Amino acid sequence: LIAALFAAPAAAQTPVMQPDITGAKFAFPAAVRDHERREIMIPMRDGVKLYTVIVVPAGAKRAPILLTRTPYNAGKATSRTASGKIEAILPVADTEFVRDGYIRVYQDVRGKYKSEGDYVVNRPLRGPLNATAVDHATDAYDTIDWLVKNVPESNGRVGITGSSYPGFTSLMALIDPHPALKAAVPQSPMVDGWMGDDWFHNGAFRQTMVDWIAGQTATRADDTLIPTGIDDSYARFLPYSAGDYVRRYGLDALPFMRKLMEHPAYDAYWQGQAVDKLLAGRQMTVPTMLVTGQWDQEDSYGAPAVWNALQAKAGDKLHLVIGPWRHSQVNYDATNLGPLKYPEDTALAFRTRTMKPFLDKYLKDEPPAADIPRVLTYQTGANQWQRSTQWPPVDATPTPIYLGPKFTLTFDKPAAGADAYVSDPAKPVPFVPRPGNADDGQVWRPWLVSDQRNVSTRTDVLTYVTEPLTKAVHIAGAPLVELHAATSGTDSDWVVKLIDVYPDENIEQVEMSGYQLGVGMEIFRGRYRNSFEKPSAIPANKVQRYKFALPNANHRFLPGHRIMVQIQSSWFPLYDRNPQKFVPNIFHAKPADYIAATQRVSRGGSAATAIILPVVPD
Ligand code: PG9
Repeated sequence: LIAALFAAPAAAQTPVMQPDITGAKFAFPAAVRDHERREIMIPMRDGVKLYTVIVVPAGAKRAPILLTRTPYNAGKATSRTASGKIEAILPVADTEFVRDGYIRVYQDVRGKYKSEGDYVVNRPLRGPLNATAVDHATDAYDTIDWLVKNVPESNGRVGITGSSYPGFTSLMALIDPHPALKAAVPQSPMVDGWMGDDWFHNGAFRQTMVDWIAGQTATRADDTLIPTGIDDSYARFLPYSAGDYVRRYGLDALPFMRKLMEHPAYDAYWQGQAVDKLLAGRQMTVPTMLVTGQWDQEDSYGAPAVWNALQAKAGDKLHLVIGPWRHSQVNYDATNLGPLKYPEDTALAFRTRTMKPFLDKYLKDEPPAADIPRVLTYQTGANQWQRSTQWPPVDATPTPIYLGPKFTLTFDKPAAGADAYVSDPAKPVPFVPRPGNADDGQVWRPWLVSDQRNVSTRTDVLTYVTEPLTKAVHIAGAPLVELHAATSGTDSDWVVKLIDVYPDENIEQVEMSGYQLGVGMEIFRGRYRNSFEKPSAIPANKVQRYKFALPNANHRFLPGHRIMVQIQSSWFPLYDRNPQKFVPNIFHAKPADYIAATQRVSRGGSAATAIILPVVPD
């Protein structure tokens, strides 16, 4: 009897040869997690299902939903670490939200990662450029509709956010929005890929983005590297024109690459998908906080462009934030950017003191009182946040600073003169010191604050500088370039950089002594001086007028610092080289079209080159 009592029950044995992956859904016991992570295929109106991860804090009730629609892997975004803690599986920037009970949702856009359907890089709105019944506006609508009906822990109020491409999808959700969409925070949104965001700036092609296109569009995942074998981007691109680089690696088989090569000018393809133009024609019903960084190296154009298009009619529904950040740094640590140090983590400060109170206000059942600034910018140089009701501030006065004789820079208009240099496409000006790989985050992310001394003494860079300032000069807004220049060629690029030169002996931060910090830098492709749509050859050796804006900045040039302007005709390999001989489509330029040209920049008199600074009283 005793032996029978202690014998193991025979039926409980696992057969030795049972398959070890059974196909049955495995789940960890609920007790090891403080949240529930639901993976759902949400059906869109055309039957395509989009992979969506819904992360619900344990015990959530009447909770707001914060949605992000991304081409960068929703599954990965919601499994950062192998933890049972909600804030450890989600991106760091979500911490403050989920700690306060928000439901966080990430979705793969159609055609990427685990979502069904086709991926179109900048999927245009339904209409002339999109003959289907779906776009990011309808996908956002259908997703929100599903979420409010199927997530019982929610209070039926949804916010949308995300940076860059997800900033673009956040903006697209504002077109004929779902009534449950109550607030949006598009961060560094891609808005106009030709004017100043990812693909071109004023018509100059951002050829390092070719690597992004290969990664993003060769497969549904982001797993394709171009087998160049060369780490230094300058050396990698130098042997080829942009078009030949594309063809060398067979990348013209990628449809988006072909679209870029077929639409080098600002034609109906680009005009019809510019999100600021799409939004300008509609009512603005959803409170929206546009966010960007002063040193956003990818999408500095988008947020201010939407602000300019909508701010008058949107009234206090629209907010603008410009932080002292690189692209998307709003979602990471921002106690510094390169050598620039801030007194606090400026991204965390923004997210806790401004972004979350803004979303709380529109998404919570009983929001706490909040005082949300209409415009919030960070005054770099002085390192302090500034609130205002307008951008640029109402008291910003357009104040020209002129190129002067002997490479001076002066607030008084000088007598007429000119300076010349030879721009040789065989030896283009590097955008970062060599060797450097533009795909390496350490190089790419902080490059807009890299020390411009690395090129200021080149013979193909003109450098003009003021005396040390006796009092601070504070600018707020987008400085405007008024360039008068001639080229011996028939096409040309013009790069203009507004720079803060630190004192030769910078006691506060010795390693920044003499540092040349770009405050606003931009390129303009000369063939578009009269029309963005219809390029035209530049008459050789005839002075032409070029007008374009530098990125928005709120910057204080401190006493003892100097203001500098640099002018050059290449910025390589970030921008493809201009052959300097007019050809109909630069993607198809032949090696013989690339010619050296003598560039003459006018100063003073009736053709005075200047930067119009938006100076605000101190
Ligand atoms: N700037 C990137 C991008 C946005 C939109 C289109 C293509 C690229 C990004 O960081 O998402």
